[in-house]
Amino acid sequence: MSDRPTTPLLDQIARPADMKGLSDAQLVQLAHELRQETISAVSTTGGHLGAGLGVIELTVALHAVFNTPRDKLIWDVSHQSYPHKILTERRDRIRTLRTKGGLSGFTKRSESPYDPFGAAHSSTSISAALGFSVARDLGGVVPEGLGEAIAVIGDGAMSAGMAFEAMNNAGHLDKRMIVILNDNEMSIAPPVGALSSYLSRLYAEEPFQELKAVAKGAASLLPEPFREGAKRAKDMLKGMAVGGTMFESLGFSYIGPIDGHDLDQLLPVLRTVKARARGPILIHVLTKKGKGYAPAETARDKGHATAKFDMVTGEQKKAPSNAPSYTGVFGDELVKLAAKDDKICAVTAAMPDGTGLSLMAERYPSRCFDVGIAEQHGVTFAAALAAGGMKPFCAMYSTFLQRGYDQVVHDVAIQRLPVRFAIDRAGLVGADGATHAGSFDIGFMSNLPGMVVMAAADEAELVHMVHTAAAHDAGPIAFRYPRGEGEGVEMPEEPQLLEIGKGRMIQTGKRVALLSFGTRLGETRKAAEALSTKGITPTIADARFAKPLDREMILNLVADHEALITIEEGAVGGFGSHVAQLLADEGVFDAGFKFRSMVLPDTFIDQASPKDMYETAAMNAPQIEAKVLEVLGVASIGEKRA
Ligand SMILES: Cc1ncc(C[n+]2csc(CCOP(=O)(O)OP(=O)(O)O)c2C)c(N)n1
Repeated sequence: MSDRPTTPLLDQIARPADMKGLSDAQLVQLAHELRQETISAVSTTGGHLGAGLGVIELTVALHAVFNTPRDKLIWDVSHQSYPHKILTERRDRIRTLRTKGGLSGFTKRSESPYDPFGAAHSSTSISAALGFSVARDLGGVVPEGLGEAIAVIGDGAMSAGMAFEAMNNAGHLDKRMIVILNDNEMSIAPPVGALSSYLSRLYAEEPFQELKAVAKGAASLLPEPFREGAKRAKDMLKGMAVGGTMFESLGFSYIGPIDGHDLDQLLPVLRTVKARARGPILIHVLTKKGKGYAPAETARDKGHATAKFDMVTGEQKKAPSNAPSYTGVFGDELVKLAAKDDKICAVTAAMPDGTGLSLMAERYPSRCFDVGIAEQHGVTFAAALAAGGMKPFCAMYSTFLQRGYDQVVHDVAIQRLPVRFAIDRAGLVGADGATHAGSFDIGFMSNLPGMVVMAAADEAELVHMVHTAAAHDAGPIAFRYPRGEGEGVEMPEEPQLLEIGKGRMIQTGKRVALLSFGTRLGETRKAAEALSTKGITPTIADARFAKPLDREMILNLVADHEALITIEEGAVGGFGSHVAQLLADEGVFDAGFKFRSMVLPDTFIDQASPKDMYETAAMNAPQIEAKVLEVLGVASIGEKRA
């Protein structure tokens, strides 16, 4: 195809083994072609662009020097792994990235032996590399063998507690392993915090200059093949000789910082490390997010995540939106509340844009906290803000809140602190796939004593819930809402304060009641319309609350109908399970009442469009309709047609 770049050298490389005969000059050429191919592929798929472009040279150097898949190369988050995928037998499918049946946008063990450890949530790579190195030394057996263990971790991901827990352990175990700190001075947003300033100082102050003499002497000890890169190796040894970096205090040898776009630096340093390293070693590499593609380099987020785009202009091809996004509605309402109440504050874990808090950060910077990729800390920090008389909103994606769960239980719920959890990306999220699905929060929040759990059925409901949460000082409260745009409903002029634990009736019908929790309400309405053509008019109710349940409304629905069906965008153990528990406790089933609960299936659903994923989950309107027909004992649509 004409928009494909010309890549004569890359065309000869199906796997890293094919790179072994290439000269250093050819590797430079290969990196150039790999960059063009990555840009071209992402222009057709959308996805993570900037991070991959920042590690092109690093990817080439690592695969040239090490022997994957025997050597375990572990990409942190792994949103930067597209170039790695191109070099590891997946180039032919690279334009299927993030689509149904295509390549995952992250590393995935089931996808390739070159992906020894899957990721998508950050800061797991050092733990994983340490595990592989210990398994190797204990004689673990895997089909590809166990060689080096190499983690590549960004400066953003390095700010998380897990990375430090792993380094602490690695320094103690003193196993040979390599951590490459890919420092591009960016997270999704500019990185925050003391670590970020520390890393900047490491290279800004050039602290190693005075040890040049030591390095000079040491370089001559290098074995012959590495002489060629002696100058770079000298720099490395300078770092090793100096001591005094935080990483060394943790038991790592520290090398760097080196230019991560210069193969003349990367190759000799990696070769020397491979030849000589003992114990854990950290190589500090400086890169530029979005490197080599001007529209990414100059974008506010350095091309972190992009829609499909025009390769020449960089212009993104986004479908026009008809309704405001849930995220935007939350952000706007929060700012309105913050204007009126100076106790309102907000916490995000490195996602000010993604969670809609950018506006709050701009208007009320002293009350909006980006804590870095540190969900655990963020939750406990919010708990203490609440204990200190503030009204914190802890805005996190459902999937990332998982990481702060003990803190939700131990610091928030047990102490009954009024933290307001704004849970974004609830339910299935699309192209990011199973790792990012917000499947479990209804379950893991609703089972906590004293936690109030709401789900917005549409953007107007979300407005009410943000205000209800702000006014709720009695204990913790959570509200969830999905990714993407709302239903296009009319927005309320005045927000309502919802009565805690009360649902609302949508339509009154006969025989069967559909009780929706969250945005499946739209599909439920569609199903009801289809059913009405078959002479069935279901009752529809919006539960609003999974905790506390609206006992009265639910028991009335039971009393007035033959059957009740719950539907929610979450895994088993959530809203429907609580309703089932209520009905069991009330003895409703003793009399043979018909109850069904539609939840996400007990599988991890791979990436596709959200609609498609809900189809796989059997939770779209036709499946709701089929469920009604089944529970009422009416022949299913399929059988009727047959
Ligand atoms: C636990 C967790 N929280 C939040 C995210 C969302 N997230 C994805 S990439 C990213 C930034 C990572 O920054 P960095 O490690 O510096 O890598 P870069 O993108 O700059 O290459 C964030 C916050 C995540 N993947 N995992």
